Amino acid sequence: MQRIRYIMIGGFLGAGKTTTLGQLAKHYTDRGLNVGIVTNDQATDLVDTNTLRSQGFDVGEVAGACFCCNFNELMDTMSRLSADQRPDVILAEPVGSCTDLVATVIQPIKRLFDAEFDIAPYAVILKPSHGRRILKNEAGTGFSPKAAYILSKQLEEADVILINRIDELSAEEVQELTSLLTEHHPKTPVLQISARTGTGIDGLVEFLTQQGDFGRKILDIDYDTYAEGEAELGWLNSSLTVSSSQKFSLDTVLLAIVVDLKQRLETAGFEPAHLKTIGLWEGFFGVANLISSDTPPELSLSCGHEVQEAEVIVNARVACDPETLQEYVHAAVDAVAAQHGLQVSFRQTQSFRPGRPVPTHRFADSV
Ligand SMILES: Nc1nc2c(ncn2[C@@H]2O[C@H](COP(=O)(O)OP(=O)(O)OP(=O)(O)O)[C@@H](O)[C@H]2O)c(=O)[nH]1
Ligand SMILES: [Mg+2]
Repeated sequence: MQRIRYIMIGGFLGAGKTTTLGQLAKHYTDRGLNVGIVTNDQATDLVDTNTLRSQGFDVGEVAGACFCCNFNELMDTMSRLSADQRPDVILAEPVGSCTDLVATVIQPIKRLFDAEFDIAPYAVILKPSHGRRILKNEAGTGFSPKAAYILSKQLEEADVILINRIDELSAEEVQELTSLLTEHHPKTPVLQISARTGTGIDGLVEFLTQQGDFGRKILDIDYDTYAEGEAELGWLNSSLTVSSSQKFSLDTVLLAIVVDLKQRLETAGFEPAHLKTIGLWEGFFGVANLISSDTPPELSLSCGHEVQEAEVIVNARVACDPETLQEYVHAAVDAVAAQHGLQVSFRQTQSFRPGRPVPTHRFADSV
């Protein structure tokens, strides 16, 4: 039996991993391949799982720990995807604050599951906003040097780096980012993509079809710095129901929550890594996001419906303590509800700092 192609796309929080996975899934599905997707988060209630499922894809999730720290759950989730209809390709999205994934995920699959999986080159996405500031070592990146260390290490283990969001960048900005990457990672190929418009996705697919010396860049990494950098991010996943006696625009409400939250974080001086809200109503859905303090909040997917009730999930990753983050999220939701005359019922909120990564496996040399 042919092995399943395992394609993992990494990159910092909000870089565009889910959007890229959606593009790749569509590309392979359109060509008649069976595609399975695995999402990952430190908690339950994932916006990404809902976003990709709403697009019609077969999505399994590893929730509650990252792939590296719950490797067995990654393998179990992939085998469950195989149960009904064996995928030809599995697309996997690791947590955006994780690194050292070659040593802790790719190498273990290569060594322990070589008969079942065939590993594609490992692509890592660069988010221009935070990426540029961190690569230039500018003061005021919004993140501490330890959090910036994670982004740098993610790029270091990539077989190919993808500059995303080129639909928003001038030719000079793309050139500047390409030069910065070449300076820091001279041996790593760089591709330019727009996960939003699909520009460059064919080139990415071509790169990913290669066989060869990939998934072998084992990092020299300090786990204390990595753990401290990750723990500086407040993490929150919240699920709630909003309802009203009158119809309301779900898109407007989703965006208003992100706009309100951005304002609160800005006033307090806390840098967002990624805020996302998804609203679901009878098979329709909308998504709003914010990926940095200097990027405007946006409705990335419009639901386009007036509704009387919707399920909403908020995921926030911000450089602040989780208690404050939870307070701000609740305050933002309550303020928007009051403005629009909505009732809100919070079902579940998890907010915490990610714990120290303790990988299930770590291979210090590569095959
Ligand atoms: N303009 C533009 N926006 C993009 C592009 N790719 C992604 N985005 C937007 O950037 C935001 C984050 O994208 P995601 O795909 O959710 O990013 P991610 O890396 O999966 O984020 P996390 O899972 O939270 O780490 C969303 O609002 C996307 O619509 C792009 O090429 N151009
Ligand atoms: Mg994602």
